Amino acid sequence: MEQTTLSPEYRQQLALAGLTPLWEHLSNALPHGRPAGLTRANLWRYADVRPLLLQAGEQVPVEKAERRVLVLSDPGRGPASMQATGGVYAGIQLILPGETAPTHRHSPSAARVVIEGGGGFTVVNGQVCPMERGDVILTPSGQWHDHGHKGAGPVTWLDVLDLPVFTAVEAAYAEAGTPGCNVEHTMATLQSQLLRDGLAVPAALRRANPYPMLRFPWARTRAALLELARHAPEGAPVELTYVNPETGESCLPILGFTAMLLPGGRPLAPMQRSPGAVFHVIEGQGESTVDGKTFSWSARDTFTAAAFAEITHCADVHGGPACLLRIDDEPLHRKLGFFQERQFA
Ligand code: GTQ
Repeated sequence: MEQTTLSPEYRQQLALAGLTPLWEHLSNALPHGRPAGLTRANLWRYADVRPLLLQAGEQVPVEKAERRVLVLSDPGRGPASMQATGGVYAGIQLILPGETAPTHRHSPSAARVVIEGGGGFTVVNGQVCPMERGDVILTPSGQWHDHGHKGAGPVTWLDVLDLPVFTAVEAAYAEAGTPGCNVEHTMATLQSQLLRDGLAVPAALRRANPYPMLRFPWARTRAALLELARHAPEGAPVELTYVNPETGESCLPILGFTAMLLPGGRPLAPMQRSPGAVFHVIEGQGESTVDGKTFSWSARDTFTAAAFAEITHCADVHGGPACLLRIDDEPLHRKLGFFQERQFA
């Protein structure tokens, strides 16, 4: 039911009592059939973002900015929106040679997907994670981190955070680092090295550290995608999910990361999924149609899709396979007991 004929006196009594009639809001709060999201699918071409980011490099000192980032602001949410989809914040960060983005920590978890440059690194609880193109590096909730750059030329990466969720539940905050806070937890470093090599882990740390792997090198993921593509049945999606190697669960509690390989010239219509998504192109070129809107993309571009979007992806027939990384809030949807997939095509 929409607006009802309530007497003005009664409305005023309700307002004074801090009450509102559900029947006037029910269909807005719980829309029929599918969520009425705000997210408007959008494409951010790196070629457009890069010069603007480099201007920020000239105009904004990193110490002042704390993080020199241009936020991918969902056009469906009006100006200066701090989110790309309902659950995901995304931004592109720049660090110049010799700079340090100062140590801090925050309640939301973050991950970086390296876009450009060499010599960048992120230090997470003292663990030094080199940043090479396509690498995914986690900075989980509450872990001290800073970024540095000992190479030449600009280093850029895509930041994703579960900030919108933390904001929604009034849990978003940060703390500045103090001298010596970002120090190595030797056991944790050892644990991640051992896991990377497929060996045993220190017994005392087994499953005690919810983030045993902080860096997922692209070179390895890429090789695994190519191998998987050789064995996958014709037309089946070639996808790798980034997990906690000790538990097989998603590598972060709210955000999910899936690397996908798209063979050239073969359109793929993945299931409609309940979480909205951010797609980042690591290699190749092609186009995707998201709820009727077609985006032509190439390496380093980023585009979004709303909840339950109808999507088709197709890598260019002559460009060889393309690799995309999908970042979404699937792990949260699963924890909510809600995650859904539907076949649309
Ligand atoms: O690098 O720690 O894009 O704290 C937004 C908030 C990046 C970071 C962002 C952050 C960071």
